[in-house]
Amino acid sequence: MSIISLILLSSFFSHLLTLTAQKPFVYYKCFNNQANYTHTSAYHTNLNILLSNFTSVTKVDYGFFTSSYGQDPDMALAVGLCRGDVKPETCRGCISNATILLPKLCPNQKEAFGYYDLCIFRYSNPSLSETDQYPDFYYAFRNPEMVTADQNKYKDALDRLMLNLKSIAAAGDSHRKLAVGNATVDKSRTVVYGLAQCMPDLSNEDCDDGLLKAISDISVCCQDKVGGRVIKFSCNIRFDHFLFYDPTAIDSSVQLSLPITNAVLAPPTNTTSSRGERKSTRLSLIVVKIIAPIVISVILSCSVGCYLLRRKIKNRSQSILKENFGEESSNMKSLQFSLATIEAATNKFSEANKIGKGGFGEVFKGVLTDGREIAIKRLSKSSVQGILEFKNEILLIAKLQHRNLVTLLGFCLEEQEKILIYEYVPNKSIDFFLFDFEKQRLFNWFERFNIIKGIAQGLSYLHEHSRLKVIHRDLKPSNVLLDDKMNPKISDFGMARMIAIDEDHGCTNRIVGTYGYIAPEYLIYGQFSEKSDVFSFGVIILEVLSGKRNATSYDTYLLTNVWKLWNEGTPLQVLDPYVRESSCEIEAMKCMQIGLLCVQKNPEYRTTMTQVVSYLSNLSIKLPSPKEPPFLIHSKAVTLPELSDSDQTFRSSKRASNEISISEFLPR
Ligand SMILES: *[C@@H]1O[C@H](CO)[C@@H](O)[C@H](O)[C@H]1NC(C)=O
Ligand SMILES: *[C@@H]1O[C@H](CO)[C@@H](O)[C@H](O)[C@H]1NC(C)=O
Ligand SMILES: *[C@@H]1O[C@H](CO)[C@@H](O)[C@H](O)[C@H]1NC(C)=O
Ligand SMILES: *[C@@H]1O[C@H](CO)[C@@H](O)[C@H](O)[C@H]1NC(C)=O
Ligand SMILES: *[C@@H]1O[C@H](CO)[C@@H](O)[C@H](O)[C@H]1NC(C)=O
Ligand SMILES: *[C@@H]1O[C@H](CO)[C@@H](O)[C@H](O)[C@H]1NC(C)=O
Ligand SMILES: CC(=O)N[C@H]1CO[C@H](CO)[C@@H](O)[C@@H]1O
Repeated sequence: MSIISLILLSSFFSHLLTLTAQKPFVYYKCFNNQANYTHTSAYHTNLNILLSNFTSVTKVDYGFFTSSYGQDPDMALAVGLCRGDVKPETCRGCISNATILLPKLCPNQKEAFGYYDLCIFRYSNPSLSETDQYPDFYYAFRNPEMVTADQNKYKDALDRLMLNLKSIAAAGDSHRKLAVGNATVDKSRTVVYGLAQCMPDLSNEDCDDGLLKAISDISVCCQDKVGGRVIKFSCNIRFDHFLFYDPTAIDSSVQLSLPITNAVLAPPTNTTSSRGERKSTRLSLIVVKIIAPIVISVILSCSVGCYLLRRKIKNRSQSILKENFGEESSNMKSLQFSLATIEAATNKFSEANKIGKGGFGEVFKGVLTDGREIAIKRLSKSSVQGILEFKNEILLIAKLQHRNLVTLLGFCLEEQEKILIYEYVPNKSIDFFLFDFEKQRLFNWFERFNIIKGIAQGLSYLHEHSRLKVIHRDLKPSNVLLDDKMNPKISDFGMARMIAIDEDHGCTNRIVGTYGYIAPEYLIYGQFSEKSDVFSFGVIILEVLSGKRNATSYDTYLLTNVWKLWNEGTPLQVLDPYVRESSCEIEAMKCMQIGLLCVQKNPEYRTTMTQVVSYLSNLSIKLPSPKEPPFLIHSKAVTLPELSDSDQTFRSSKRASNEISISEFLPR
């Protein structure tokens, strides 16, 4: 099923007219992943009762309906939300039409979702979906018309508008989380209109996160288009070049009007693009996208000039940031580094400062003038991701803070450079110790156990406890760094997401990962989930225990070997001699069993990271017996491309078969 479908442009007035005629859903979905119900089931009865008077049991004042009926395993829950400008009676009609139509369209499914222009409706069986109240799912539409005004100005105005609307909507109360507004794009009075809305029962933070994620999805669905919508259960956004909502029906306190962008951002555009040979509009577009931030950053960095000038400019730059990022501007400012600062810190990216090279670019060590050590990831220049999308990504990632994750300190965007700045973690990555015959001995059991626990906690945070669910997708020993006290810190989380956006807006058809650590379902079918990270984690545990690497090809010798010895009752032979010496066999055996539970072939059998953390914190918890790991080497189903460098991150172009994979950051 395709993620993005096109709909024809409908004007505000035509859609007021069509209200009187019954319409099919703009979009609907029957969820087939749960057991179907039959017409004699208790769920069916509960759902019928719930839906029969759904719109009459809730007051319609705020356009939000939620109620449930029945007892636990068969409970039916329904939620409806009208667009913020819809009048109460129309709202009731829209939802009540949905309650009639949806069960007809999805006669067997326990969970279904329907979307009309004016309302969203969903029902489900909460006891079955172990996931969140609002599971991951989104549907995007675009108005296929291309922007005819200056695309960059349109995009800038749109981003400013949406980020501001996000902040207003997220600040709403438990009755209403809504904002609408317009932004003037250019002097010819091109205007872009926007709307942002969350389910009012969402927390302010979840609303903010969900909308931020939806806004960054605009670049995936609707690049350079005049209009688009990203529709999720928990929140939705829409923008277009015509007035698609009725401003008279919306409280003025949640309406916004942004004037034309500060002229500082515009003029360099013309000079640059008129001089150069315009290879393609795409190229000039990139140039323009880069010029604006340079102007901002030059003003920001302000390395020359007297104090007065500095002060004057500073105020101005703050207002520019404010215009561009609304409420986020203060966050962005503290994260932004100038290229001059980075060049000074790395001795102009000197070879001597280079500490690594990966699939995404080069890594340098640097020292700031205040003495702080930093690691600088310089993304390769061929990257085509837009500046604003890149910034949105950084905002998402900067929100992730955990002692077992490398901290993102900031970024720099100047002169085609896209640079990420991280805290510097001194003791290299764990593969450096693990697979080096000499250094292995420095790694006693206590340290190894601490590393396993730390990785588990960091990963569990990414999967379950951060407000944004993040799947790492490229977990391997060289991505686990050690601080000065030998605590592990996971790096490169979130990179996968940035890279995915770089690619042809498809997102789902590329596999990022490293042979040996990739879960089989991801490698073969392109399906990924937290369970693919769990698999990679399991391989790491087994490597930490055995001190052996087997990731040089998709050879599963290590897994095969551990599995064989485990079943033969001689698992101690797996252990590295130094681990065996330090005589913590019980702990080591527990870890091995956890490792095997993580690398089981069927992702459903694999444990979750939260379970792993609890197993590791209480070794007297009884563990389930692991099932067989995958032995891909025997499978004829995959032909793998040649791989030159063992540690190389590769991307293959297998098509993913699950649509959910479009989104690695899942709002919670
Ligand atoms: C439920 O029924 C639909 C067809 O009505 C089918 O496509 C789907 O696979 C079924 N789901 C399950 C879990 O049996
Ligand atoms: C709605 O239906 C339920 C179940 O039959 C019933 O308990 C409730 O009183 C009904 N409410 C209204 C307003 O009819
Ligand atoms: C609901 O359906 C009726 C016809 O069954 C139609 O007259 C009405 O306009 C519809 N309401 C909305 C809001 O779509
Ligand atoms: C933009 O919104 C403001 C109110 O927020 C309104 O007064 C103004 O007319 C709108 N501009 C356009 C062009 O619709
Ligand atoms: C780890 O880093 C600290 C501080 O930089 C250093 O003293 C220590 O020797 C390092 N440990 C190893 C095993 O390299
Ligand atoms: C550890 O797990 C065992 C068995 O599940 C339980 O009896 C014990 O209370 C747990 N200990 C702690 C400290 O949670
Ligand atoms: C492909 C590869 O390098 N396989 C190795 C896995 O590990 C075992 C034992 O260390 C080696 O014998 C294999 O050659």
